[in-house]
This record gives sequence, structure tokens and C-alpha cells, in this order.
Amino acid sequence: MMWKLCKVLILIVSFGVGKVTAADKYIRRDFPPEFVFGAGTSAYQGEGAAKEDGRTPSIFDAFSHSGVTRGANGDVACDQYHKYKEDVQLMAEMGLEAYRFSISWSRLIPNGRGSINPKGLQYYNNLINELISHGIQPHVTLHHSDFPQALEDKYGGWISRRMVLDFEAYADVCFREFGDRVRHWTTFNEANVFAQMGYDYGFLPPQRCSSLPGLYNCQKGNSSTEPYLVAHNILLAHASAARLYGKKYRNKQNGYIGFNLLAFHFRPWTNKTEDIVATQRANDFYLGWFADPLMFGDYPDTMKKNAGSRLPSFNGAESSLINGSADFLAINFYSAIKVKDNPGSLDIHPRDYKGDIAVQLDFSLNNFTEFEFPVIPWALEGVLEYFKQKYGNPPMYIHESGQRMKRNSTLEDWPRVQCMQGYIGVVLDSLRNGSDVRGYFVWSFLDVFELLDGYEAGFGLYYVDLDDPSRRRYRKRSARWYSAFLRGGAVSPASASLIGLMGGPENASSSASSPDHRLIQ
Ligand SMILES: *[C@@H]1O[C@H](CO)[C@@H](O)[C@H](O)[C@H]1NC(C)=O
Ligand SMILES: *[C@@H]1O[C@H](CO)[C@@H](O)[C@H](O)[C@H]1NC(C)=O
Ligand SMILES: *[C@@H]1O[C@H](CO)[C@@H](O)[C@H](O)[C@H]1NC(C)=O
Ligand SMILES: *[C@@H]1O[C@H](CO)[C@@H](O)[C@H](O)[C@H]1NC(C)=O
Ligand SMILES: *[C@@H]1O[C@H](CO)[C@@H](O)[C@H](O)[C@H]1NC(C)=O
Ligand SMILES: *[C@@H]1O[C@H](CO)[C@@H](O)[C@H](O)[C@H]1NC(C)=O
Ligand SMILES: CC(=O)N[C@H]1CO[C@H](CO)[C@@H](O)[C@@H]1O
Repeated sequence: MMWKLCKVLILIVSFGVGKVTAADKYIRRDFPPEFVFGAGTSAYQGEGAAKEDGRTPSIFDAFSHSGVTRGANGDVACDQYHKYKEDVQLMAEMGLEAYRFSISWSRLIPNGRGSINPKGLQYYNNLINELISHGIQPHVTLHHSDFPQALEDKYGGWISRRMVLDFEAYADVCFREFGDRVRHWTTFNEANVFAQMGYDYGFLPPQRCSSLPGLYNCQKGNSSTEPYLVAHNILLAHASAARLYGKKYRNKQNGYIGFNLLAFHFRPWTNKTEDIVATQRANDFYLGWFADPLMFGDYPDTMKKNAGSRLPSFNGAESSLINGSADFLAINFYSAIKVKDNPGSLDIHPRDYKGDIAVQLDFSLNNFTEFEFPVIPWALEGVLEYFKQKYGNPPMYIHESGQRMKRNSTLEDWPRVQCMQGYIGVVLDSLRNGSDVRGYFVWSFLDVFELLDGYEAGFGLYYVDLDDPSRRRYRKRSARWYSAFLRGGAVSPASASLIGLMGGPENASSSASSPDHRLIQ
């Protein structure tokens, strides 16, 4: 979950009274057995041990230590680096089928390229082995916004084509060392957010943008060109890693290489043609930017038209390298946006990139401070349907879905239960309507370090006590609900039946305490 501030300032999300379409009563067995249910974290947000055992800083460390994340950072975070065994135990007790995590590039290869850090290698081997021995599938992301600061310093990171080769070399190490046990790889997490927020608005690492007096003051960058360049290099890096996998590993390892985007459900503000066209433009700029090259071999025409020569082009060889290079597309999904045409935005918006989109997004929800997101199952259904129709029904994963709540509030996180209940139900509807969706991961397994929210908001199934040096974990209601579902219980929206269900088997583990409200304000 990496896009908070962008919501506040730019994308403010809309919600309306949506029809409740989600299947409202279902069980695990309604899904195919090969469909996978999991939960996730990412390296910087969960591991901690930021300065231990040879890890060097990533761009994320520099960012969080600059004070923008409410003074918080991931130096210790949930300390999963030291507590992975306990965490895998909790996953196993919950009945989790898969765990989504990312590898810290700068822990594995501290200089970005070259020698491998044996301690880093050992950590990921240990974690993967622990998961496998508990029957939990590892779903691994290679780049979750945290590439080595050394490469940013050396040549500017993703604005340079040199990253393509360095990323490929890093991917090679991961496939070679872990690919005998890991079958689900995702090259990039939220590549669209990374390019937009890191290089256009400059809110997120590596905080590059064109400086505007009184607004955003990036030290470096060019908002009109760099987002496109970065996205282009990311696509080439993904495709190069996928080609490498195909050549060297696929026969032996039988795995899959996917790509992840943050997806919103865009819908027109009115039925006026210009709003409908603007909605398609928003989809093209937000999703098509990456999904079109991956699925069709080229950028959307709207992007070429609006961005002109600032949008790099693929030559024939690059196009065929990228075309079809993703075995699956994965989305992180949280919300919906209403789109209004805004022809004037080409003139008035400070950012050229934003001007290219020329849409005005709905500003109706100003209540971000309330923490919780509206739950809008039909919007997730709409996104899955969009991918199905536009991209010929590719295999899809929902890599993130979850509810933001004030971190210290309560272990009785019923809003999160309602969120999972609704979204899992609509995934079932989508499956039944032909969507090739293959997995659903809750964000997040633990209350991790959240970008920009720091530790003030949490999405976790488990609360982590930051005041306790041992970072003790506490199971929330949502973890119990998920567990009951994964173990075969029927779930329905009526909280009475949920409570009934919750009365079922849930042996307290040695490591996770049973809930005690007094421990949390
Ligand atoms: C960004 O790059 C473009 C193309 O090179 C150039 O015309 C423009 O002046 C640059 N903008 C800034 C703010 O440096
Ligand atoms: C657009 O038209 C459809 C079908 O007539 C209608 O259901 C929908 O409410 C309209 N949307 C808006 C935003 O007016
Ligand atoms: C991408 O691959 C598809 C399917 O093989 C093909 O139809 C399409 O023409 C390719 N795109 C380009 C730009 O070559
Ligand atoms: C179900 O799939 C069909 C065919 O793709 C589509 O027309 C329809 O809108 C889908 N239903 C929903 C609720 O998305
Ligand atoms: C959470 O609660 C603990 C224990 O009362 C307190 O020390 C800590 O500052 C709180 N954290 C936040 C982010 O509110
Ligand atoms: C709970 O513990 C009992 C007794 O140790 C055991 O028989 C049962 O299988 C456990 N239930 C679960 C869900 O682990
Ligand atoms: C800015 C804004 O819209 N604030 C609203 C947030 O929600 C509370 C309660 O629902 C309202 O009272 C505020 O006006």
C-alpha cells in the first residue's frame, strides 16, 4: 500500500451507493482448489534489520529518514528479519495458503550489482524454506519500490537504461537461488505509482520532479519526461528478466513471471461523451501505460498522441520482447474514481504529465482523516471485467486488498472483516462470470510501516506492538475471520453469523496472544 498522499492531493477517491453485487455467502470450496488465498508484506515495510548483516540503504531508507513519513521509518519495522519463523507459524495457524513478500535488492546484492551478500541470501532461503515446510506458497516480488541507493547515486537509477541490465542480473540471482522453490514471481509492484509518484509528483522515493516554488521541491528531476522514461526502462527490465527466465529457468522451474499495477475503477462523471472518453484516457494513462505494452506490444494511442516525443518508443525487437512477456497481471485494488473531462488541464496543471491525462478526478471524499476506505465490491468487479474485456482475459491476481484503520484503535477490526467479506465475495462473482482470476492476497499480513502513514495507520491482520522490544504480534478479528474462511467455514455478512463462526476452533498459539483490548488504546 503505497499511494496515500496521492489520494489526498490528487486522486481523491469517490464512492457512491453501489449496488451490493458480491456473493454474500460463500465458502472456500466455492473457489477452485488451485485458487490461492494469501496475505502480504514488503521488504522495507516489514523486515527491519535495515542496517544489519550487510544490507545497504535502498531509496526507501533515504526517503523515510528525510522526515516525510511522519518521522517514522522501517529501520526495525515488524522485525520480520528476526521473527520470520514465528510469523510463518502464525500464517500456518491461520491456514494461509500463500505469503506475498518482496526481496530487498540491497540486502541480497548490496552494491546493486556484483557480489551477493551471504547473510541476505541465507535470510531469504530460510524464509522460503520455512514457508514451504508449512505448505505455504511463496509469491515473491523483486522490486517493491526499494532498489539500492547505490544505483541511484551511481547513475540516477531508473532514469538510466543501465538499470535494465542491473535488474536482469539481480533477477538472475533470485531465479537461480530461489527458483527451485518459488514459482510465482512479480518483477514490479505498482510500477505505475512508482513512475508517477516517484518521478512526476515527487512524493515518493526517489522523489524526483520538476520543482515548483511553494509546492514540491525536488532536488532533481523532470516531471515532463522522467516518468515516461522510467516506465519505459521498467518495462524493458521486466521483459529482459522474463526472457532470461524463459531461456534459463522455465523448463526446470515451471514458474510464472507477472507484473503488478495499482488499479482504480474509473467511471465517467456523467454520460456525456467527453467524460466517457476521458475515462478511457484515464484507464490508458493509468493501466494501459504498462498493460498495453505487456499485452499488445505498444503504448496506447492516447498516450502517444498526448505525450508526443516525450514518450519513448519501442523498436521492433523491444516490442516483441515485451509483447506477451507477463504470464499474469496483478493488481492492488483499494478504490474507485469518477472521471470528468478537463480540457483546460493541459494549460492549468503544473505537471505536464498530468496535463497529458487531461482528466479531472473526483474530489468528493475529503474524509481521508477518517482512515477507513469505503468498501465498494462492484468496483473491483468492474476492474476485473475491464482487464478481461480489454486484454483478452489474462490470468490475474489481486495482490493487495484491505482496509486502512487507525493503527492503535482495536483488535476488533470489524470494518476490515466487512471489507474482506465484500471483496472476496465479488472475486467469486467475477470467477463465475469467466474472469481468469487466480488468487487474492490481503494487504497486509502485519501492521507494517506504511509509506507516508508511517505507523499511524495499519492494514494488518495482526497488530504489532512497537513499544515492545520483541515486537509482539496480536491476532485481530480479521485474522480470525480469514482463518475460519480458509478452514472451510461459511461466511456471510450478518455479523451474528460471523460471531457464531468465530466461536469455532482457534487455538491460541504460543506466539500470538489472544486478544486483549486493554493492550491497545
Ligand atoms: C525537461 O526536459 C525537457 C526535454 O528535455 C526540457 O525541454 C525541459 O526544459 C525540462 N524541464 C525541466 C524543468 O528541466
Ligand atoms: C448513464 O446511463 C446509464 C444507462 O442509461 C445509467 O444507468 C447511468 O446511471 C448513467 N450514469 C450517469 C452518471 O448519469
Ligand atoms: C503482440 O502479440 C500479439 C499476439 O501474438 C500480436 O497479435 C500483436 O500483433 C503483437 N503486437 C505487436 C505490436 O507486434
Ligand atoms: C459478465 O461477463 C460478460 C461478458 O464479459 C459481461 O458482458 C458482463 O458485463 C459481466 N458481468 C459483470 C457483472 O461484470
Ligand atoms: C500506540 O499505543 C502505544 C501504547 O499505548 C503508544 O505508546 C504509541 O505511541 C501509540 N502509537 C501511535 C502511533 O498512536
Ligand atoms: C486445537 O487443539 C486441539 C487440542 O490440542 C486439537 O485437537 C485441535 O485440532 C486444534 N484445533 C485447531 C484448529 O488447530
Ligand atoms: C471534510 C469532510 O467532509 N469532513 C466530514 C467527515 O465525516 C464526518 C462524519 O461523517 C463529517 O462530519 C465531516 O464533515
